[in-house]
Amino acid sequence: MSGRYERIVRDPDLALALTKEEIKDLLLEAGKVFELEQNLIPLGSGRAIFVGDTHGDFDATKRVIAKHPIPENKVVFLGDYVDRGPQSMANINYLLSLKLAYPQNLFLLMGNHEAYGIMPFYPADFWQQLDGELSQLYASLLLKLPLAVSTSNGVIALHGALPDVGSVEAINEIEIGSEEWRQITWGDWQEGEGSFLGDDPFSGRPQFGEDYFNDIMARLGKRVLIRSHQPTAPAAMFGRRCLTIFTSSAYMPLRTIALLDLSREMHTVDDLPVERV
Ligand SMILES: [Mn+2]
Repeated sequence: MSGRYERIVRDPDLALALTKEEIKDLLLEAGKVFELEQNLIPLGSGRAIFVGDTHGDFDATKRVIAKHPIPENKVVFLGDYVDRGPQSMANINYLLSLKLAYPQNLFLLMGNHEAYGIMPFYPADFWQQLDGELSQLYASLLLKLPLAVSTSNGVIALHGALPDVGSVEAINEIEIGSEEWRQITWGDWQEGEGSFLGDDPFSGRPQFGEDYFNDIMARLGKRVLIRSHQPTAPAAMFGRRCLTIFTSSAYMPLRTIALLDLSREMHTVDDLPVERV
């Protein structure tokens, strides 16, 4: 690893002052690491910290890592690192530097904001302020991110909603841009019965109900879902088996993360302490 990235890990504010050449090098090096990962990241033992959308809230990311250092903890970010908040560039570049320093202990899942390159949306302040070259480099890098984390104690974690697949392993076969990919990166949950509830007419996001949740969780053999993406969702849904956390003050002041003891069986979200940062 280049000394430059170790320095950012020690002093995250250096991420505020990278030159374009340094950013291009960072993206190149990070791409090599993401190419070694499959869509599905298995987590075994120890303690894992789950972090919701940080959305340009560089301060939130710094606080999480200062409070729960790596590699003593495995840290999983659930996507949406850019847009909305004031410091998208520093946030994503700090996270990429952490990934280079701790490839086995820090995981960056894909959210819909990482996929601007294939499914653009508006507003997208981070993407729109990049020059053409950097926009293309970030777009191709961030489309390499993995899609989900699976733990040995009954948890699956991803950005939005569950993909309509037959098994956990089938997540590795999901193609970027497919309907199953869109379910993960764009999907919302709604309280109440029902399976697929249609796309929301305003946001375009696919909406899913409790019957879909129960059906897919049974197929995947999982008890608890940890996800983010939907800041207005109730923290616990569906028999307290669906936990929504959100870790950016770009939407609301409360920033939450979840702490997971990987050696303990998970039954509901009540087995997962949620902490403010
Ligand atoms: Mn999102």
